Amino acid sequence: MTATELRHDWTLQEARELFELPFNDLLFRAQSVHREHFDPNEVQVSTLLSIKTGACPEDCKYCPQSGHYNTGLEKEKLLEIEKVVAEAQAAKQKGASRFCMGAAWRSPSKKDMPYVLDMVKQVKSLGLETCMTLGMLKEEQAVELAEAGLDYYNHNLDTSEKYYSHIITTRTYQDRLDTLDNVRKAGMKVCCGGIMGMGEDEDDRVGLLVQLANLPHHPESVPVNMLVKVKGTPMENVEDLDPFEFVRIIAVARIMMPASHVRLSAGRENMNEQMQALCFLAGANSIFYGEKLLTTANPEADADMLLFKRLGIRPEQREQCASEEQEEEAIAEAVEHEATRHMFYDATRESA
Ligand code: SAM
Ligand code: DTB
Ligand code: SF4
Repeated sequence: MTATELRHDWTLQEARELFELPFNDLLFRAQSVHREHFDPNEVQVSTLLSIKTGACPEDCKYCPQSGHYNTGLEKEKLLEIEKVVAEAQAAKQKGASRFCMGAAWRSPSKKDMPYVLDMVKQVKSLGLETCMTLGMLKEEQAVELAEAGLDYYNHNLDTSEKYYSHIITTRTYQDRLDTLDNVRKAGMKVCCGGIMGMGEDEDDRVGLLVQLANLPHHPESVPVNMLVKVKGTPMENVEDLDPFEFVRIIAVARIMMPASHVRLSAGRENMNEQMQALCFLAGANSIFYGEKLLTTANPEADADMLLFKRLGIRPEQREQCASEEQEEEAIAEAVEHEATRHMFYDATRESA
C-alpha cells in the first residue's frame, strides 16, 4: 500500500470540507489513512508530572495555574530532582513509555535551567523518552535541552491565530511559532496541538489544524485537549463541545497529519469509554496515562489498561523502554487490580 503523502499546503476550504463530511465517511477515511502509517491497535502512553505548579505570570484564560485567577490551587516550587526521578520510575513501572514534565512558567529562568537539564538526563537514564513543556524557549535554551537528551518539547498553539487574542494577551501567536522554530532547529521532536471547547467556532478549529499541518514539518505529536473547565478561570462556564465534533477534530487531524501521533489529551475524565473508543477509531493513538494531568484529574491508570484490554489495544513499545514482558506484566497487574477493585466495590454496595 502506498502511504498518503505528507502535505504542507492545506487550504482552509479543504479542511472545512473534511469537517463537513458525513460522520461515517470521515471516520472511514481517517481510519484508512491511520492504517497506512500505524498499527491501528497500538496507542502510545505518556505520563505527565507538574514539576513547578501555579503562580504563572501568563493569563491563559483556560489555565488553573495562571496567577491572574483564583482557582484555589496550591502553588509549589520547582520539585527536587529525586522526587521527579521517583515519579518517572513509577510511571515506567506502570507501563508508560514517555515522561512529560510541565512547569507553570512563561519561560525557564537562567537559574532554573541547570536543574531542568539534570532532570532530563536522569529521567532519560531510566530508559524513558523525555518530554518537557516549560513555556517559551530561546534558541540557546532549546540547544541546551536537546544536548541534555530531551526527546520532545511540548508547546501548544492552543487555537487559531484569529481566536488566540481572546484567550491569551501576555504573549503572541508569533512568540509561540518562534519557540516551535527554535525547538525544531535544535533537533528535538515537536509536540504541538491545542484545546477544543473554549468557545471557539468551527473555523477556529479548522484554522488551528491548518496552521499545524502547514508547519514546515508536522509536529511528531499533536495533543488534542478538550477544555477541562476549572472553577475560578474565565472559562469555567463555557458551553460544552458536542462530543461528535470532538471526534471529527481528531479525524481531521489524522487525515491532515497522517504520520503524527495524535494524542487524546486532557479532558478524558469527561468522556465515556464509547467516546474514547470512537476517538481511537478516528485515529487518536496516544494518551496521557496516570491519575493526574498537571493539576487536574485523569482516568485511573488501571481503568485505562482495562479499556485497552477490552478494545484489544496494546501500549506502543519504544526502543529504550520497558521490555515486552515488563509491559505485559504491568497490564496484567493493572487489569487484575481493576477487577478486584470492582469485586470489593460491588460487595460493599450489596451489603449496604
Ligand atoms: N506553561 C507552559 C506553556 O503554557 O507553554 C507549559 C505548561 S501548560 C499547562 C501546557 C498546556 O496545557 C497548555 O498549552 C494548554 O494547551 C494545556 N492546558 C492548560 N490548562 C488546560 C485546561 N484547563 N484544559 C485543557 N488543556 C489545558
Ligand atoms: C498538553 O497538550 N496537555 C497537557 C500537556 N500538554 C502538558 C496538559 C493538560 C493540562 C490540563 C490541566 C491541568 O491538569 O492543569
Ligand atoms: Fe502559564 Fe502555561 Fe498555564 Fe499559560 S498554560 S497560564 S503559560 S502554565
